[in-house]
Amino acid sequence: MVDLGGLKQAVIDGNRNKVVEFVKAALADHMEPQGLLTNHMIPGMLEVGKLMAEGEYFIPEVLRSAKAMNGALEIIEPLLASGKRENSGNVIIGSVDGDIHDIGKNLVGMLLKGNGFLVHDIGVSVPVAKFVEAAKGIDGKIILGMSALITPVLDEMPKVIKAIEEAGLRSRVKIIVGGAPIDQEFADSIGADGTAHAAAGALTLAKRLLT
Ligand code: B1M
Repeated sequence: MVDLGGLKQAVIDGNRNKVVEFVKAALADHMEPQGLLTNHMIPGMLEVGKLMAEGEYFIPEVLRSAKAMNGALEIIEPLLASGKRENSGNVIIGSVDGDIHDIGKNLVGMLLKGNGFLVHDIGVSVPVAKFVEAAKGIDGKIILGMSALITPVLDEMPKVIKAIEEAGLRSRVKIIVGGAPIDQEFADSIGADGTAHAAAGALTLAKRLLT
């Protein structure tokens, strides 16, 4: 069994080569990708956030860790995406206008894809109108997922919901919101159909909302 004791620290150090090496070795040893993320890599990113908040880390250090994380996700994605084949439904996902964080959004998208959803990732810093256009472009019942990591952009979420209502799409568009600053109370207050703290919860919610 591969010793993953150093994986979290390699994420904190932003050592992409080391992170990728750990992940490749763990996968070769038939370890579950989800466990690598939940038990080692995400706790590493949370520590990076703590160091950032304490003024120990600045943007270059945080970016280095994000690149290390993304390097590993490139390897993990095909495995997460190779799950269920039947179509579970359409999901549009994006980070709201003003927010360029995408690691969490990408993870949610990967897990949904791996469970048969057709995921339309419309990127980061997505303006209200682009969410609406994307929803108009897909027929039938769909899920629209918005991600936000920084509090100043949270107001974008009710704006998107209002625009979806005004476009007459709300009855067939289920809206889920997520990201570190979001809780159930906030989701309820803006009239979203649900929220989840992590990718696995987003999957459960998406399944529930589309069936
Ligand atoms: Co930023 N950043 N950052 N950052 N960054 C945070 C979010 C922060 C908490 C750090 C801190 O101060 N402690 C803080 C926000 C404070 C606040 O407003 N509450 C912050 C700040 C302030 C900023 C800048 C403003 C810094 C500056 O410029 N002075 C700036 C903003 C840029 C912008 O968006 N306009 C900025 C920039 C950056 C980088 C570019 C350097 C980089 C992003 C790189 C990238 O994403 N490609 C970055 C990073 C990496 C972070 C931290 C350290 C890590 C985020 C992350 O990737 N986590 C973060 C600290 C933290 O979160 N504690 C921080 C790992 C990821 C797997 O988790 O994204 O939470 P997360 O996703 C989870 C869940 O939230 C959930 O599931 C995911 C998987 O389990 N989830 C959903 C997410 N989306 C979902 C959607 C759903 C459902 C669930 O349904 C649709």
